[in-house]
Amino acid sequence: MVQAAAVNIPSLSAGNFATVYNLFSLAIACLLFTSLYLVVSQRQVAKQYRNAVIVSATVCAIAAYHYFRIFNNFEDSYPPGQTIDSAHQLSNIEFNEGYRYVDWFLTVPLLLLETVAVLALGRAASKKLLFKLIPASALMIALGYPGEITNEVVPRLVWGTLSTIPFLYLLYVLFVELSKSLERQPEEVKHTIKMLRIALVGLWGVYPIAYLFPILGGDFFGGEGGFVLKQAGYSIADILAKAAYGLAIYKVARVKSRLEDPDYDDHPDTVHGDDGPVHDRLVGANGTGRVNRTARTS
Ligand SMILES: *C/C=C(C)/C=C/C=C(C)/C=C/C1=C(C)CCCC1(C)C
Repeated sequence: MVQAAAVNIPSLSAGNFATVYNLFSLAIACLLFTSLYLVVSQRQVAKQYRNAVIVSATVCAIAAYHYFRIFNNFEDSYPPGQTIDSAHQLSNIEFNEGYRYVDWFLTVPLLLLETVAVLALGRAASKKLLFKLIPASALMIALGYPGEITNEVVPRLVWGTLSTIPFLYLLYVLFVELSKSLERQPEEVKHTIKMLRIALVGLWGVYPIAYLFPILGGDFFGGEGGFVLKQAGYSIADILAKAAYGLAIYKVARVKSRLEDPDYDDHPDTVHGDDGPVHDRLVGANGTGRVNRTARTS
């Protein structure tokens, strides 16, 4: 008990230890390789969308780095050489949720930035929007942190509730603005932008729920279940809200580039190169793959 008092997490069964260990490892793999993929692919989108893709790659890289730290810290919290069939006892190294919050503090504003960038709303409108969104996101995370690291139920609920106020404001502004921007987006990306809108509300909504798992589990901070569910919720939500979301942003950027700039069109059905006639027969005649060139901006 003396040892356990030095740390803020429970001892874990071998199965629970492996679950958390594997999820952290999965998060590193997904975030790291999505980041690499986006860096390598950024030349596939037109200049005006490159920023959105590079910021997406940066988000994944920052998160991958923090998952390395979280993973190592988690390993150190349970000394090695423990038997497979008994509870993993704690070392006296503290498990630091600060890595996660520093990560969010950097990546959440960047996720907002990449979303606004891919919409291409124009400089003034983007600035105005980010001016509302970024302070709200910083406030949300700053208010959540004291609740995350407390060992007591009431402060956890109070800080959690305070953090939810800027969170709801943020979701409201995003939802309204994404909906408004839909009118101005090309037909081909409307569906994906609608999906982004649902993803933002659905995935970001996982975080406050995961935050509550240690309480809902009933056995607060003695509880393995609450800890494991919370880490699983945060990790899976991070993979989807950063890596999968980044790939969706890339897709929107790619489609818009193709529509606005023929240089980024893989299937130019109006250009007759070496493969012109064959290509026309394959994709041209029935209009599949046809590109709406009237959407060009310049
Ligand atoms: C990549 C990381 C992301 C998208 C993190 C998002 C985090 C949140 C939406 C956190 C929200 C919280 C509340 C709304 C209340 C409880 C405390 C938080 C910080 C977990």
